[in-house]
Amino acid sequence: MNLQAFQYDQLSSDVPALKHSIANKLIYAVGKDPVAARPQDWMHATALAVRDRLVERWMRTTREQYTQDVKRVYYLSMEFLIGRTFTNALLALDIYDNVKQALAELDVDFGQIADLEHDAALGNGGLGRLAACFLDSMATLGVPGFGYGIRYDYGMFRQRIVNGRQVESPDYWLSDGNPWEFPRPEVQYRVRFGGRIEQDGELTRWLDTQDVLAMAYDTIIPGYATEATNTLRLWSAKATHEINLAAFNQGNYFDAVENKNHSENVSRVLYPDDSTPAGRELRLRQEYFFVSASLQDLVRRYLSSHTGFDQLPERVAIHLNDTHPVLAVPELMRILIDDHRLPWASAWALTQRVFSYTNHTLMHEALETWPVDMLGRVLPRHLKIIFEINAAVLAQITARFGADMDLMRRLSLIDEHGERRVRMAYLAVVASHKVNGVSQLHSELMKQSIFADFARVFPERFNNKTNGITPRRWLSQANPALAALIDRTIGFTAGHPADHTAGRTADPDWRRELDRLKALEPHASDPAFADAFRAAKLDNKRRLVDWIGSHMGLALDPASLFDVQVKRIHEYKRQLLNLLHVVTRYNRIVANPDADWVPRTVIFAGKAASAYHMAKQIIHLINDVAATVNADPRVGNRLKVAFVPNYSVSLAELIIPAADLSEQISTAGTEASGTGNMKFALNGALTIGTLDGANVEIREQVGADNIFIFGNTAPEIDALRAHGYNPREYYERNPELKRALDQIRDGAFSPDEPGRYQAVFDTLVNWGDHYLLLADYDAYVAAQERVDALYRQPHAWTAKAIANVANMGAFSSDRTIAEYAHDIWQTTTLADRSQR
Ligand code: 26Q
Repeated sequence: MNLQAFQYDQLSSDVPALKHSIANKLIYAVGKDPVAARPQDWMHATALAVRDRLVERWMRTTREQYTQDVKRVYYLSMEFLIGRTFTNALLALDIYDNVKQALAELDVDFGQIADLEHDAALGNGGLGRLAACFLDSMATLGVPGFGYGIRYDYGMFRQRIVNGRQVESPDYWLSDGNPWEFPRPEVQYRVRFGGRIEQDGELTRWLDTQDVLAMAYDTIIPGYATEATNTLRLWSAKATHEINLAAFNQGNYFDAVENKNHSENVSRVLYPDDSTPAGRELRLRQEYFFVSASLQDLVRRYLSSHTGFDQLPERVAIHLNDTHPVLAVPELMRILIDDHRLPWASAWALTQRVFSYTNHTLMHEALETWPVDMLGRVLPRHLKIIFEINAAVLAQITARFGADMDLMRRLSLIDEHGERRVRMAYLAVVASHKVNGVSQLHSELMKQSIFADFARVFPERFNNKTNGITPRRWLSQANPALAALIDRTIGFTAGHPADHTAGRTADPDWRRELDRLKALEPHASDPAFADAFRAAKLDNKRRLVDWIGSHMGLALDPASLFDVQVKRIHEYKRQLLNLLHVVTRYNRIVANPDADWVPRTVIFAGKAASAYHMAKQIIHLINDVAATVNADPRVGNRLKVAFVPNYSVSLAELIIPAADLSEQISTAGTEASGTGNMKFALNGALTIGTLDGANVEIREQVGADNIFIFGNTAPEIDALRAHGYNPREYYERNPELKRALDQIRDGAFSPDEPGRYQAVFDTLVNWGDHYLLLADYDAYVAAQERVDALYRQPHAWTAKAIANVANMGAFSSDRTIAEYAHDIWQTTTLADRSQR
């Protein structure tokens, strides 16, 4: 092809050029007369103008990756919790100010249109947001990566609070169109379900299947201050036959479209449960649907420039974000064996070199297993391959360790207790050359608990990759006030030209090298800097106060201590422990109103899985306590409680920068890592937390003096349980704790229905308190007193907050991704390539 004819526009991004582009898009792409354009139309036009500027880089990067035949990383995830794209794209392109200016000159309010963008909420929480941070870091580091996932029609449900209770409604995120995606109707794969298998000598045939088409939608993932961009490819289900013509011609219009609807349901909605996987067949079909399309796509891409599969492990790394995409393992085996006739052993050797797996939970009830019967019905060919893998692995282990039947039973991919089930995590472990946890503590516990036997058999596979967060979204974008102060203090040359040959900027700032924040440390003792730091925090608190005032009709005092716990509602995360402290504080204030109280605002947000009754009770109780406390004239401004509805990435960007205190209070040994903990500390909040997940490493980085650690450690929790933990003893022993629990039980916060929280009380006092809240209550309340004492000394508090920001370099997802690239994927970053 004559590429001469395809010169890029080299679109300028000065203000006049942007104005011209935006006006053009409004007229020719959106089809609106400027006199009739609504804010949505301006948003759409601006997004398209910005997108054009990403496309040029995207094509250059993609072409370069192709000609250099680089190793590609395929990150398979059921969830990508992206949030909004607009401001992120402006930042990546360094055109934020110019776009704002261009819009102003067109009489359009930047803030208003930016606020119109729907979040892409294609994830539940931590795991999905981690995938989004990783995409950002892969692009920024120039790791040639593809994200593969599902384009759900409906993402995470919207949450409203009605009379204190959570009410769910669908997330219509695509209702105004999505200007950031490119539909690819020419990229479609057939995904097969059901049917039967037939053996023909060596060859296995999979016949009489019911098929669904997977159609690709691509989103550009820009790197920050680099030419490099990557692609997120999401699959949407399409029926193989639009309508059943026979039925249609007989006038059965509804029957005619039913099959189509049934097929397309597979990408309809995100499962909103991140705790107890409901063993639903539609979920299994979703998992196979996106995995099959992704593997067909990446094998096709590989074969377009290679003959044979010898080079596959040098060109392809496939990463499994938890077990949700683990059917990719038997799917690759099926493609290699059935479609390309490779011998079983060669296929298995290639598979093991290609796959790697991250575990995100140790909690038994969250580990995925599927009934053998169901798998056999939905994916008969894959079930057979799983049995063959199991036999081969067990044979290999027998050869090495002798025939130990008990060990075999424990290591088997099939759980034979009761209804036979496939253990998806075990499949991931045996098929991967590397298996990692997401914090040091979690990776150690992983080897001691769920994978203990495998860690003895395959010790070299297990490793740690502590999570990280992208500083672009979680500091630069979410906290412009602090970002600007940091720029003024340790330097950032805005508008520096990207060096296209190396793909890096000449003068990388902290946004690309978060370790540079260390340079803030000497400024911690500079009063002018500390004042400015406090002023930035106050700005952010005012922003949040305005939002809560206008959206919830609740007046808050930005001078009070903002104590924040925002995350999914789970018993192990212990929102109830926080609430027990709130009730205790309330009681103390009422008993002694004239004491010198540090005014506090306790903020909660988070969603409960729709079927998780206790989590919904917790939300209700938080709202009931909030209503009681906020209306009590004896309390006044000494204590306010707010439950912010519909927690989302966008709300996180508003709430986290406004926090003084970050609540990370899970039972030690239960939170795999946490990433919210990192976001808060990076934004200058102090952490009150247990030695759980990445809190342990945050303490190491920021120093034990700059964090409020309390409570039982993981080994202490184990010991308490082993010695017959009895929560009632704690209840009887501590009168303040007893009083708070009795109030909850007796309806002090639910006078209209006094028995409403009997089950909450029983869970904690009579039914074993599985997450040991009562065992940590004393230490928690004492730690909260230390918090108050420090907050009375604003200078000491600020110095510690600055120390937190300065020492968060290790928690950039750029560091995490560089480790994955070197230790697991064996791929290069741009920096590696330009050194050669
Ligand atoms: C599984 C099967 C069926 C339906 C749903 C699911 C499902 C979906 C989502 C199971 C789990 C999840 C999400 C888990 C999750 O977000 N884990 C968090 O991962 C973070 C990133 O590593 C950690 O920081 C958190 O500690 C961990 O809780």
